Amino acid sequence: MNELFEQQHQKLEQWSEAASAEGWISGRDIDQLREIERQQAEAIFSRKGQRPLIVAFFGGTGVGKSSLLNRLAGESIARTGVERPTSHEVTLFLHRDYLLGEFPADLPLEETRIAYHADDRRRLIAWLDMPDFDSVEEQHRVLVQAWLPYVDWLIYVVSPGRYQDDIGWRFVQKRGGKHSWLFVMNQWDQGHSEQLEHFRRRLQQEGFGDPVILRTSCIDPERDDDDFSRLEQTINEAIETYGLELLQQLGVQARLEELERVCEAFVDRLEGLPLDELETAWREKLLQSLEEVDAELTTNGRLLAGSFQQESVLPWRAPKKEPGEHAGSLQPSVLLSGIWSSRIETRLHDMASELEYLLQQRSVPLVPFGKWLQQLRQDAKGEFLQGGEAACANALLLPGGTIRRGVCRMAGWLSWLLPAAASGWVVYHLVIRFYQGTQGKAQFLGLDYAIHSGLLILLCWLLPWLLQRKLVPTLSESVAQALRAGTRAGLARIEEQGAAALAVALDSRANCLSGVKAICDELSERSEALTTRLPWSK
Ligand SMILES: Nc1nc2c(ncn2[C@@H]2O[C@H](COP(=O)(O)OP(=O)(O)OP(=O)(O)O)[C@@H](O)[C@H]2O)c(=O)[nH]1
Ligand SMILES: [Mg+2]
Repeated sequence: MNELFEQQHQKLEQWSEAASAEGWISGRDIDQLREIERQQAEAIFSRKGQRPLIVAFFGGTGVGKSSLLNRLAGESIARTGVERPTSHEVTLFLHRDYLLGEFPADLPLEETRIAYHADDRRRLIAWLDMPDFDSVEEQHRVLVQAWLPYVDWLIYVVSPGRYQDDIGWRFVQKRGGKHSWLFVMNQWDQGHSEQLEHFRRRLQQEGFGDPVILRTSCIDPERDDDDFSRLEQTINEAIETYGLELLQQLGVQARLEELERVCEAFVDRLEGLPLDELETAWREKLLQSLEEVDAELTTNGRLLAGSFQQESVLPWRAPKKEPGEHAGSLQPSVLLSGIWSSRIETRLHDMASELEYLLQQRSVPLVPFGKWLQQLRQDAKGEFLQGGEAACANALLLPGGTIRRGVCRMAGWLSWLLPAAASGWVVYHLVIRFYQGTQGKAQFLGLDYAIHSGLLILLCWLLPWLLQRKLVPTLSESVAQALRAGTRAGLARIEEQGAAALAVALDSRANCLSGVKAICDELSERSEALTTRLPWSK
């Protein structure tokens, strides 16, 4: 069972480290996991699988814990006295067969007094006397806290005058399900039955159905109402009825349940994030902001394009062949940088902040989105240029639309095809009429024919030439078109990256969630079979 707990704990720990690295859970969430005790009582003993039930006397200053242990041992093994607090150390009283191993680092060996006995009838229980948990000495509280995770059964010792102490009740509440419990009202020689009943009612309020409360008096052990003999007897009966192992594993069972609760809290945390709603808001914000940036860039683009020559006709194929002053400024990166401004930079920074605010509003962690937001803040212009350059260059290389370029090219062909056809027609008629004229069948063609033919040929050239000239884009138009294409592609890149960042984050959340759900399912499946409620447990 310990291995099962360890295995599940490790799985959840690995998961939480990965989830925290991806930003889905915080350090505070991981602390919840760290707070689950992992100490194993087996670690105190050197022989594996062989250990007694660890039963500890636990209580406030001077209630008689050490006196009770001494009474059990039949000799003075634990320090008692009138001077308070008396026990500065832990006293362990156990059968000599149990070999103690090297103590875990959190248990200070030098503050542990060990006493052995040789009574084989008492070998199943190791008794532990702890210092006062409410001590004025910090070290006592630290010692008690360090030992508690190794204890199977707690005997909460109170006195008639001191059973209502808050610190004690806080311990009882906190450690309720982690141990078996037995309650002792010591100094019964000074107690009243009302105090006992009041103590019982409080325990019942705390969830102990029928708590076993023993009355003891170490000063006057001969009293008729002294229940001391039932102390060891009750624990031995429990071992007989439920078996040593079950009693030893009650704490592990409680830890498994705690682990399951932490695991469920992680699931709730991840499932509770309103990511569907975020997705819509994120896309809308991205679109709206980029539209505003687009409008600004378009205006800047128009102004920049306007500064290029209106009349100047680009060379037909590639403006890069354009000689003279524009050659440098027609570089796509230079053109696109020319329409970038600090206002646009600020607008994109604002967009990053607004997207962050969307996350904060919905308590969605920033980390999964942070990388892209940071990248956008650091180099929005670079991202824009990277996305827009190719489209801008392409538009510059092929100015005008496909249809316009097709018509233009056709007009170019027609400007020499049509005059050639017209010339052919004119020459043909000239030859025919000349032949007919020599035969005397018709008159020779005169000046009119020459003028009309000339006009026809001129028109056949002029019309397609004018059409082509009209359609070839001006430098200004080409630049405007290239800037449009570049702007569109550059902003599309930013939009795509924003959408991709969201998709990656959603994916990562889905993976994290399925991982922790799998651990949760395994945990509940395994711990369901183990849930046992003992009459001595809360
Ligand atoms: N009247 C009376 N006094 C007792 C009883 N048991 C112990 N005492 C006295 O109470 C004092 C404290 O007893 P300890 O056994 O040292 O108490 P403790 O809980 O171990 O105290 P710390 O180690 O200081 O926390 C001693 O003087 C004991 O003699 C009892 O049943 N009745
Ligand atoms: Mg003591």
